[in-house]
This record gives sequence, structure tokens and C-alpha cells, in this order.
Amino acid sequence: MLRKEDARLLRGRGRFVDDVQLPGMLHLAILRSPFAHATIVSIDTSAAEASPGVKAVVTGETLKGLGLAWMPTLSNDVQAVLATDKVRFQGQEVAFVVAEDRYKARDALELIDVEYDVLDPVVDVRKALEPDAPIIRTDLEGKTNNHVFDWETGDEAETDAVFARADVIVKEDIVYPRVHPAPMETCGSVADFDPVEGKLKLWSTTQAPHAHRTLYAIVAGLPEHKIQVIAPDIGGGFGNKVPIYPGYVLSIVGSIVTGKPVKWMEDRSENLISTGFARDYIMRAEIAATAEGKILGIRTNVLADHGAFNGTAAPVKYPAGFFGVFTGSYDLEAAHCKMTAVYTNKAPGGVAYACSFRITEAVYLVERIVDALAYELAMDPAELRLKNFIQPEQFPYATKTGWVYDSGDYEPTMRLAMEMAGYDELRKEQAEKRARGELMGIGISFFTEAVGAGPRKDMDILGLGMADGCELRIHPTGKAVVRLSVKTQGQGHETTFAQIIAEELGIPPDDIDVVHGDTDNTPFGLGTYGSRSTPVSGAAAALVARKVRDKAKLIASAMLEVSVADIDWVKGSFQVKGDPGKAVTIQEIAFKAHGAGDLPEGIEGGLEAQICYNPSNLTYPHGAYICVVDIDPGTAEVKVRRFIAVDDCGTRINPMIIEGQVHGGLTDGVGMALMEMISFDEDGNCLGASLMDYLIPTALEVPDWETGFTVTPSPHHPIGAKGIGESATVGSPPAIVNAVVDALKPFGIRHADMPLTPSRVWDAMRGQATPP
Ligand code: MCN
Ligand code: CUN
Repeated sequence: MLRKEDARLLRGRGRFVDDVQLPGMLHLAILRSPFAHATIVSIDTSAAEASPGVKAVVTGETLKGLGLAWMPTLSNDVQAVLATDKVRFQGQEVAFVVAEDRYKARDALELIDVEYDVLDPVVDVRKALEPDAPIIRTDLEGKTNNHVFDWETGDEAETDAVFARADVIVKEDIVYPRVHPAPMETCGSVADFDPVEGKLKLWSTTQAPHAHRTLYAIVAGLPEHKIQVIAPDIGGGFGNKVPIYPGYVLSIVGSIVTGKPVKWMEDRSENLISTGFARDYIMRAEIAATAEGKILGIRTNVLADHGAFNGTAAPVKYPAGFFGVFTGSYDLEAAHCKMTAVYTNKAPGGVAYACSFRITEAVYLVERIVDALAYELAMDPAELRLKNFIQPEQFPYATKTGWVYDSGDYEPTMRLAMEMAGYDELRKEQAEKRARGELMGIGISFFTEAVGAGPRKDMDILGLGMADGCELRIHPTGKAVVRLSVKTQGQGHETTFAQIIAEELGIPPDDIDVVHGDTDNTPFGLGTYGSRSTPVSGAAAALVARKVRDKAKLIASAMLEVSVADIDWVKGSFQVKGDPGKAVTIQEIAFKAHGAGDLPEGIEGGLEAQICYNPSNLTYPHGAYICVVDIDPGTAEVKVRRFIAVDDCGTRINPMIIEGQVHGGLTDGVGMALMEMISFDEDGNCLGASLMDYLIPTALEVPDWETGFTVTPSPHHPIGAKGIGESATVGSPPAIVNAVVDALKPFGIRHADMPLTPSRVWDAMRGQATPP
């Protein structure tokens, strides 16, 4: 089925936050810190206030008076809405101007005079905990270092024991650099506070409208029923639109102060330097195996750069997200991880860019170290993986770090990818080319993801349980409206959720309207991230449709004048058993439910239902990726020649949309593996503040993707579906890096860090790998 939303999006009729125009609307611009670390000595706003068209200039001091200078982050830290004491990263919010238009607001920013006293910044994460490191979070009482948290998973003693009896141990330092999701649409909001009704309407770029509304209520002390959060069309989220940014709060303040609607829309540089980054994990990985290549255990030590505020958006009990699945798709005897997270003078964030809550980092770690092991054992990396896979009869499989994989059948997925690639032929071709001095590499990655957070007993964000509501109403003529708590940012929910309902009720998908992204008109739920929409809300949609069907059955039995036990559900209608000619369609039942005459005793009129679905477990999609690269020995430029991706997301709802999700994620992978990285100079200046410096892939850098699939349904999901939205972003970077490292094998190279730009590959070829 083609995407329903494309009728409007392809004609330029989408309605994004920046399309919202309200009568009398004013525009907000933010003054940001030019320094990574500096004390604010004074701020003079008088010239800005006198600038033409300016309606308000607000600093942190003003917010302090209102008790709004600080706000909670999604990770139990606090973040400055506007800096009061000092600035902690370049690009941090210092003051804002509200003016008649965007230009006047921006011009006035230049007139704000801030005197800073520059402090030494903490830029190198490895030095953040040194005793003489400057302390960033002086706002936190008694804080005497830059430590955020320590976290540990698995069993250290058991792991040490398997390492002690291993024949081979391979150790590698692996860096997953700081990257940025860079959605096409940047973040923004329009706030409209009506002082008479006491009601706030906020259009904003949010992936989680309900969670945001509850937090605004708690932070600003506004009554929750007087806040309406609307996420209209979103031009890509990729996790960038999960956190609450100071800009959203400032537009609310701006509207309250001026009594007018206020729009804030950040530009590309603001987005790149100040909003939620991704990754930034420095990982020491060790793998232990027998001489025959049976993997015994993995251990890792991670140093996590969280920036100036811990603004990660992970379930409360999971400060490192779902990094705990770093044991991957392999049946190990023991595993252990120790992590330390630190503050640095950089923008906050951490969970973004299709990471499945940090499974990107976990999969990169395990797939890279398994390849390093193959190198040491002189074993084929495909063979090594096949030898260590968790076997189908072991599911549900409990990992050594406490996760229960719901289902999986890895070998057929791997074999299909190898067959599509022509793996043996490729190896032959590679051997011939190597003999001629040509650099060709073949890289494999095999991943298992954990997506679909909750269940609520284990998972919550700031105390809000991770479950999702869904409401379904069938109109008298048999058309329907379904209301979701999740929010699409391009994934095609308006199509796929209609398909789920259609499949359950036999109503054509075009007759089903999907409503989402408006807290006044949808049931409560935690929103879209971690590919949780299909696993959680998709389940809710199937179950709410079944609830409606159960009621329809009672009405059908009365209409057909037979007992409930004597009717069958067959594609959109209830039929009398053994007499298919006697039947009523769901549309006829819907009319009867609203129509003249009596309904059976105890049955209320109408045909609708509502549900709140609390998943019993996550879903665990998997996939096998094979990448073929050629490296130009003269320029060290890497060309991805082929990429084979076989994904297993259980039951597939819309194959075309899945294909699109995979293509997008694979393109992300090429970006991260070969060109993307946010870097800083020693003063903490962000060097990737525009798309001229922060490179993202285009059609020129990607091959024609070759995709395939296997289907291993989730046993606990009502339709057996698992998530797919982040799989390819998670799974592709290691395949590409493994391919590049494989191509460089003649140079004796076992590891090289992303992004594998020509200069890094060049240095690696010359045995002088640059420190990351
Ligand atoms: N789908 C399907 N069959 C399945 C699983 C999924 O047809 N078995 C369909 C779904 O119905 C949905 C799409 O594939 O239309 C993605 O579903 P799912 O895996 O449930 O992921 P979400 O809808 O929760 O999307 C979130 C995920 C995340 S977390 C990021 S980050 C990301 C991604 O989706 N951001 C995206 N893909 C994106 N795609 C676009 N275009 N824009 C983004 O911002
Ligand atoms: Cu980690 S990015 Mo998506 O979960 O919104």
C-alpha cells in the first residue's frame, strides 16, 4: 500500500511547525554563548530593548525570578533554560528577544552586551575526571568533580574466570564518535497562551507530545488540562525531537510575557551545535575465545561523554540506555560492562540518531571485536559468527546481562545475506585483487536489537510508565477513526496504523483516519522513539480493534438471530457457521450499533473501544548485513560498492515502508562510518556548525541497496511484529567499518576508528592511525 500521507507531503501541503501562522504572532531569537565555559559577569539588554520592533528581551535573571531558570532533563538532572551563573557549552542559551519578525529579533541579539569571564573548558573526555579538571556543574551542591554516574552490568568474577581459561583474548580500543541526527526540519515551536482561558497551545517539533505536556505541567506549574501540545507534520526526528529544549520553554515564556503567540525556529547551525547529539562512547573491548573460535565472554569498559547536562532520554533504570545488549547475537558464557559517564563542556544529549537507546554503540562494539577476533584466529568472519549464534531452540534466550530475547532464527538470515552477496565468489574476487595490489574489503555485521520500551514495571521516563493508549471509533457508515499516542516523523504511521486496523476489522485502510500528535485529541502514551511505535502502539491498535470486533460479534449474533457460538469472523463480516450466505458486514454492524431499534440487552449503542497497552517484553529484531568496499590506494577514498541487508522484523505490515526505513538507516550508516563527526577544538569551539563541515551522505556516496528479509514473529506481540525504524542505522556502521578494515588487511590493520575519511584511511595505511 502506498503512503496515505504522501498525498499532502508530496504536494507541499504538509503543515509543519514553521507553517503555523497566528494573528499577531511574534518571533523569538536566542542569544547563544560563544564560549564553551565562562562566567557571566553582566548582561546589558538596554540597546536591544530599544531596537525597532522589539517587544521583549529576557535573560536568565528574569527567569530566575519566575523560578524558571532551570528545568529537569529526562534523566533526572537539571539543565539551564537560560544561563544565570555561567555558560557550560558553546551555543548554550543566554538570553532571548521577542520581536515583530525574525529579522528584527535576530538584529537585536547583536545589541545584547554580555561580559564573560572565560574559564578553562573540559573538552577531552579522558581528562574530565583528573583532579585538576575545571568543575563544570558548580550549580550542583557539593559537586567536586565532573562525574555523572557509574553503571555496571553482567558478572565481573564470572567473566574474569572465563577470560582466565581462554586460549585467545583480543583487546581493542573502539571509539563511537559524537554525531548528530541532523533532521531536515530543525527544532521549533509556536506558543500561544490565552490569559483569559488560562490555556496554553504549543505547536512543537516533538516525538513525544504527551510526555512533554506532563513535564510542562510539572515544571511550569500549569494545569495539565490547560496545556495542548500539538506536533503537526514533522520533517524528520531521528531522536533529535525527544528532549525538551530550552527553546520550547522560552517560546512559552515569550507568549506569557507578551500576551501574543510567539514562534521560535532554530536555524541549522543552532541545531547542530546545541541540540541533542548522539553516541560519544569511548569503549575498551575485550573478547575471549577458544582456539577453535568458540566465544566465551566479552568485557568492556566505557567512558561516556554526556556533555554539560545529563540530557539523555533513557528509561530511568537504564542510564546507559539498552547498551546492556552488547553481547549481541552470540551464546556466551559470561559478560561484563563497567561504564563511567562524565560531564564535559559540550552540548547535552546522547540518545538520538536511530540508536534504539544506545544499541548502536553496543552493536558496533560487539561486531567490531568479533571481527578483530576473526583476524587473530585467521578465521572467516562469517564462519566465526555462524559458529557462535544463539540457536533457535534457545529462545526465549536470557543473556548474561539480563535481557530476554523473545525470538530469533539467525542462521537462515545470515545464509540468505551470504547467498545474495555471493559471499564465496566475493572472497575469490578479493583474493585475486589482493594479489594485484588492489584494496577490496568485505564486511559483515549481524545484529540483534531490543525495541519497544516498556514494560512499565521496568521502564519509565521521569516516573511515567512506558505504555501506550489507543482509541478506535467506528462511525455509523463503517468508516473509522483511530487515535494514537505515538507520533510519526516520517515513518508513515497514517498508513501503517490504518493497515493494522484494516487487517483486524476488514474496513479498507482508506476508510480509516489516523489521528496523532495532538494531546487534546489522543490518549496518553509515551511517544515515538526506540522504534517503539509498532511494538507498543501497533499492539495497542490490533488489540483495540479486537475489542471492537468482540462487541460487533454480540450485535451480529442478534442481527443474525443465532448464538455467538454459532458465528465465525471471516474477512470483514460475521457469518453463520455452515451457512456463509447468512452474514453481516462490519459496516452493517456499525450502522446497527448507531441505528434505530433496540440493541441486545446489556449492549450500549455505538461501536468504539479504548485500550492502554503495556508490553510484556521488548521485541528483538535482527539482521545480517554485508558490505563490499573498494579503496583507492592513491587517494585512500572508500567507495561502498555493494551493500546487502537482510532484516527480520517479524510480521511485516508494509513492505514498502520497511524498505524505506532500511534505505534511510543504511544511508545513516554510510554517513557515520565514512564522514560524520562533531569535533571540537581545544577551546571547546564546535567545528561542525554547518553542513559544510558536518558532512552527511548524499545519493553520490551510497550504492543501490540490496535488501532481503526473513520473518521470525514476536511471540508476545498480538500480530507478531517487531520494530524496524532503527535497525539499519544500528546494524550498518560495523559492516562498513569491518569492510574497510578487511580491505586494509594487507597493511596489518585490525582496527580503525570512524569516520573513515580519506585522511584517516591514508594514515592507517601508513601505520600512523590518528588518535580519535
Ligand atoms: N513497520 C512495518 N512492519 C514492521 C515494523 C514496522 O511495516 N514489522 C513500519 C511501521 O508501521 C512504521 C515504520 O515501519 O510505519 C517504523 O516503525 P517502527 O519500527 O515501529 O518505528 P517507529 O514508528 O517507532 O519510528 C521510530 C524510529 C526511530 S526511533 C527513529 S530515530 C527514526 C526511525 O523510526 N526516525 C525516523 N525512522 C525514521 N524515518 C523517518 N522517515 N523519519 C524519522 O525521523
Ligand atoms: Cu535513539 S533515536 Mo529514535 O529512538 O527517536
